[in-house]
Amino acid sequence: MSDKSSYMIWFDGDLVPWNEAKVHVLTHTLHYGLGVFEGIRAYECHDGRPAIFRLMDHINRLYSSARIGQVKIPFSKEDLRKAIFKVLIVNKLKEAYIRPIAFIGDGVMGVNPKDNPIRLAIAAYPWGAYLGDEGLTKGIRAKISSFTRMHVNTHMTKAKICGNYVNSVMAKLEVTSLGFDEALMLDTEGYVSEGSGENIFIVRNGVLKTPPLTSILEGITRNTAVEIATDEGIKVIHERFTRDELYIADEAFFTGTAAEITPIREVDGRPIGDGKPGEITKRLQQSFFDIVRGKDDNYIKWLDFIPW
Ligand code: PPE
Repeated sequence: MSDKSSYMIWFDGDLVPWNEAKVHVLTHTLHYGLGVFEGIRAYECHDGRPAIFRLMDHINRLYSSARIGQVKIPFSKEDLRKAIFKVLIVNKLKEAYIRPIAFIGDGVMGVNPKDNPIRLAIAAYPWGAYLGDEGLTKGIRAKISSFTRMHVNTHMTKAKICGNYVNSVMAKLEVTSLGFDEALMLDTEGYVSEGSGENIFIVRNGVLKTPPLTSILEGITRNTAVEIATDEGIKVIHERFTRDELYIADEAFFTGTAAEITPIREVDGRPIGDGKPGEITKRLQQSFFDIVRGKDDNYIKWLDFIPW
């Protein structure tokens, strides 16, 4: 891990040094998990200009998560957008992972947060390939976790709520301890839902399939992959599928801000296709990286150039 101590973090409207961005141990979210966050990436484009990928979509989702969780963020979307720019500029970060989090601060204890303050922090730091450089090029080995993805009425799956990630962390710990790279979860009815931090796609007979947006996070990279594929003339079906359909898929891949487009080469010890990243996966991955680095004018709409 690179030394991040020289970075500044935006915290409740001020820039504070990395090591001073601290909270009280009785922070409500720390105990009860109701807080909301985002994961956003900035890329240095081919012409050297840094740009944030689909920034407003992420900001809108943060506010949607907050609405679902009844977390009243005391800043406007525009404040947040400006603050994110500021964090990148002050830290001279042209490529970064950006992590805004709105959480319930300390005040009263007990599950009713009452009037505890809502706090907002934004950190940014370099973060390479989420599932490793080799994972991006050669594909990763996934395993279906014994932990079921949350039921839609247990945690709100459309919200990026901190506490939702207990399920992800448990699944990830389970499968990584068994030597796999990533956990995949089934929904409460037994259908494939999503990875611990990614959405999933399969390819069969040249057609893409991804679970519908009923019990999963509305991934922005998922939407990006759907748009790119559609524009490239690849048919996309939004339909539930079973683990055995995944086993016989020709190709499979994960999408996520952190994971980008990561091929899946194996699930539960069974090779997917011929056990290598498939042609459609590689094509979409290439298009994705061209788009985030500003090489494709058709998708410049998704880039928010940082006023460096
Ligand atoms: N599902 C889950 C459960 C999820 O956490 C993510 C993002 C996605 C799907 C993909 O969403 P999107 O980023 O909008 O395409 N996971 C974030 C956190 C990962 C982490 O370990 O932290 C991310 O990729 O930023």
